[in-house]
Amino acid sequence: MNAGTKLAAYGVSVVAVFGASFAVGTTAEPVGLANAEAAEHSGAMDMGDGLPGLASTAGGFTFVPSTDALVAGRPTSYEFSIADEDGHAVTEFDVEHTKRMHLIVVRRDFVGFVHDHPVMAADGTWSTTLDLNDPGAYRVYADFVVDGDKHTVGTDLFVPGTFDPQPLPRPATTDDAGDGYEVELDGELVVGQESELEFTIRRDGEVLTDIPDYLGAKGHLVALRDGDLAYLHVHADEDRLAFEADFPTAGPYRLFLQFEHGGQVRTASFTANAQEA
Ligand SMILES: [Cu+2]
Repeated sequence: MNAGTKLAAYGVSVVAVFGASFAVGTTAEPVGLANAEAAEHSGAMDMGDGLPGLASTAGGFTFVPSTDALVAGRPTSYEFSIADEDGHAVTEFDVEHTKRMHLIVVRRDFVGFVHDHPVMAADGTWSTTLDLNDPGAYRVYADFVVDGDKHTVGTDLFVPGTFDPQPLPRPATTDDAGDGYEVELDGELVVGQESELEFTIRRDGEVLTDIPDYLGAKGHLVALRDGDLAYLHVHADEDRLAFEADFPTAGPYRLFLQFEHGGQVRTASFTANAQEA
């Protein structure tokens, strides 16, 4: 049998099998429906939709970056789109935290955290300028809402050069955010329940009470799991610098708190361990 005949025979058998299952489906419809329902309940239909940010495709959306490498220390245009299940670039996004797209970029050892808001062209191409100073392997997250549902898909981004990996900083409840700002974290990270995390900002030792809204809340928190950089969805308290997060497993997480003060966005970062209840 030559290749052509083989392909033709394969085609015929596929049609035959497909035809047979179609016939079964039409004559025994309840069985098919029951199976589909069972699959849905067992979570089989959600395959690949584990923790946010680990997959480049999740919930029917795919992160399509224009490049997977950037040059260190040079502001460079970074473009991407979010493709739907048919491969078409999505152009309709809901506003969340005052923006339609939140782009988070961080090196896999948690160095060089970036939180950016790209601009979308009419064809669904998002673009921004990234200036990554340190070579290494980065994780990029696109965090967005479509039809009321929140999605986070991730992809890798490489910056060639000599990579000097940094150890995970020790757990701490205070961080120096620069310019005399110090941020204190209060709250326990408890596995499997909504953990409340509250932050206090001091400048030169004085507690600041005049923190303006940044992205529709007093602050913005990104929580990433150590080891795989799973991205946690965090809910901000509208009136206080407090958040609720659900930590899926015990162990260390890296938290990035952003707030605005003195006309500038500032970032404090913490390592914190989640404990079993
Ligand atoms: Cu954002």
